[in-house]
Amino acid sequence: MPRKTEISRRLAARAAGMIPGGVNSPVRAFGSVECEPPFIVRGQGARIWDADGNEYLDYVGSWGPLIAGHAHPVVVKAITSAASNGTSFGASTPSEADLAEIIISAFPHIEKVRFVSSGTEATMSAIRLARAYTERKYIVKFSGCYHGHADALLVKAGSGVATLGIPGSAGVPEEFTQFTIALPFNDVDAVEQAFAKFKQQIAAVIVEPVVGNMGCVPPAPGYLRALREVTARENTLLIFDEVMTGFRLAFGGAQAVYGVTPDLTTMGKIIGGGLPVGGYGGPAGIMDMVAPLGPVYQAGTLSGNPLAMAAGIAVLRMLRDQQNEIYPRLEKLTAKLVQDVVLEASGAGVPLTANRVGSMFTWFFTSGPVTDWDSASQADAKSFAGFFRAMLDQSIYLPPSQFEAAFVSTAHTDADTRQTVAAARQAFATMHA
Ligand code: KE4
Repeated sequence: MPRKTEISRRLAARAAGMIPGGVNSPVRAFGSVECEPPFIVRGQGARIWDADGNEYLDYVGSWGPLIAGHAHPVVVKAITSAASNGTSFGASTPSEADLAEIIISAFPHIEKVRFVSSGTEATMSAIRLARAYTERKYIVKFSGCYHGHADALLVKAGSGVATLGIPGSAGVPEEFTQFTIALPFNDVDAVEQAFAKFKQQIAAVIVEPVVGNMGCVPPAPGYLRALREVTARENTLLIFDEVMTGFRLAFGGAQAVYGVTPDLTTMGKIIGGGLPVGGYGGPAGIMDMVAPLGPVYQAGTLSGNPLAMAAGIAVLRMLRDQQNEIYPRLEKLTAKLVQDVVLEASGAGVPLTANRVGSMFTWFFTSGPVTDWDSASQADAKSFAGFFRAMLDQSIYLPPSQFEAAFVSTAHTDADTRQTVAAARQAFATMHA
């Protein structure tokens, strides 16, 4: 029975008259999957419901924050209890140090952390801090990695290796990206070439240690270690953007999984428990350059607000106290789900390759392997779109883009993943009909 969409369609038309594209973040417009976006009205555990009453098994989890599922009772209680004492004071509160303490316990290299309200603010501030600390201007990022929408980080790869990034968005003057070098991910030679060309001029290398934003792409064996060695040799700061991977892949994030320690870590998503929180942290010797202690200015009206702190504390305490059960279960459940769908695709003759680390994954519609943006961009986005729509019509809500990561939460069950595999079998059958 086809999904009812009339109310979402009406809501989308209303929103489009007042909000660009009817959305407050572009990917929510479902443009690349050629499908009208459902307007979501409720979430509970691993499921969400739209305005037409359709129920979906959710593998987006608000793009990563909801590792504990929707409306977790402990999180809801923490937020409502905090709200009953007021929502924001623009003054220090005990809860900020409570959240900082848990984060510092998870990331041993972090001695101090500053909270902001988004991952974009976290990476923008970390870049500014790295430039001040090193007194250098250039930064290196990698094609296919996304670190939020700060001007200096919205760049397209230059034509050749180690060429300067060109603006990846209208409204970003080339002067704002002239010090940004975009390199291919998983290519150590390209990094060495950049450092040879911009000797002693590179302030920082920022990287998603496991990329989520070209779809899930893990680091090649030894790659993160090589980035660590090159940046240490060159007195350049290594920034791990763990906005997505922090507390997702392990309680200590990707740096715990791969045993590589950056100079600065940026965070977001899970540390806010579903409310707006970002953060950046590192050794006091670097972090103490941030105002009011030092000359690096950064501020925010709602940074560290009590509601967001309460939500983050509730989720991180759960992850900390139950980590020996939570992460192995997420690993096992996600590994089986991802592999079973790959087997279904193979049985249906659909070219599919999967990348997965822990409970974040992507099914790429290409025979693969997918190791960087060049290989990810070979994926057949139209086939993905057809798969996405066929899964949505069977109540499975995947990220609406081939170049995004999907997430499993602690609320997902074996029955949920069996339902998902069965839906994939049906989807592949229709795609090859
Ligand atoms: P926000 O400003 O969206 O909170 O965080 C930016 C950011 C920074 N670093 C990494 C590794 C990220 O994944 C993100 C944001 N991720 C996207 C999902 N691909 C957010 C979804 C959206 O843009 O609506």
